Amino acid sequence: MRDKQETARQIRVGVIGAGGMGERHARNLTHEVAAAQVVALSDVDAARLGVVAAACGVTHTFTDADELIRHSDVEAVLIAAPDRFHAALTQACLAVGKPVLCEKPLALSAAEARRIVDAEVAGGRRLVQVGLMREYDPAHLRVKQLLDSGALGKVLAFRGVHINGGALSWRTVEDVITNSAVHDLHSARWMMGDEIVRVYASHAPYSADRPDTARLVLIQLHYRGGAVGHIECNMEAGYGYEVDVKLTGERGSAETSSLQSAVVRRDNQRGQWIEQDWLQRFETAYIHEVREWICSLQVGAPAGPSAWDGYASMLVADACIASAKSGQPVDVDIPEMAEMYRRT
Ligand code: ISE
Repeated sequence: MRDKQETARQIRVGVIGAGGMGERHARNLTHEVAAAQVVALSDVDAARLGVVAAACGVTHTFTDADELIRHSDVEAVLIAAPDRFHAALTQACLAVGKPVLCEKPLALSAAEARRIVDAEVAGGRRLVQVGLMREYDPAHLRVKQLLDSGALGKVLAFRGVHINGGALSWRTVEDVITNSAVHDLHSARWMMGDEIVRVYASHAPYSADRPDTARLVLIQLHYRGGAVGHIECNMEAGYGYEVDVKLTGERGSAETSSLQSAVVRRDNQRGQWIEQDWLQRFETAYIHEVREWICSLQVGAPAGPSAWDGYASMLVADACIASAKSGQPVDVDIPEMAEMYRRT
């Protein structure tokens, strides 16, 4: 159901990628955001492109993403292409001065993400938002608001649990950390309101003869203000999808309950449905993410997670990868944030 917001005019959006996330974003923009119109869609798979374009009433379809970015009918771009294309496509949007919501990760390394930050700062205005959608999850927001209200007292610890049901193929340490754990690393910064200064990462491979793979990653965190944290990122839990966060303070703790479903009791049993994947678990967050993105574009610059957040999460991710490979703790040095990224 499209939001009831009365809109001055619709923002014309081009979506790059008609896969799982691209389709979800295109459908949300079309059916849930009155102030947006998906006018362009690109994908290398012509069949998928046709299906999603028809479902969203898209005018222009492309197999070349750069053509979509340059098209005069496209005012704003949403990137849902494979991770390895995110940085170059975001730079292409900056080059033509178009606002862009890029799915996470912003880039595959901190150095590549920093080049995006430098280009955006050089342009003098915020154009980039990163798809770190847990900032729009009501359960995460409730926990963060409790911490920010002072109800928990001085914060002591962050705990993140990120459970995936299973991967189609074995995933490498780099892939798990840059593609999956990047959400948890951002939550660890955003929810705690503090920077991470040291990490220690270890992992369980899919098999002993494939130490480059990671079925499960454990990350210990140390914060600038003295708090600590840990993240468990399990790629192959085999039972469903769960994401939980717990913040512990001197006066108490607050945690999400990842299961949104009803508790069912019958036949001497009690149970709950566990979501299948992130599209189910974060259905509401994805709608709020694009709705607020479009609202922010109508009044000025994107207001959600910035290129700086994308860069800072990759600085921590790089350190986690180095720690997992070396078996040693690794320090993280997140520089002073550029003024344009300070959140009001
Ligand atoms: C996927 O790309 C996501 O962003 C999901 O939120 C995450 O849970 C999953 O592990 C990633 O592969």
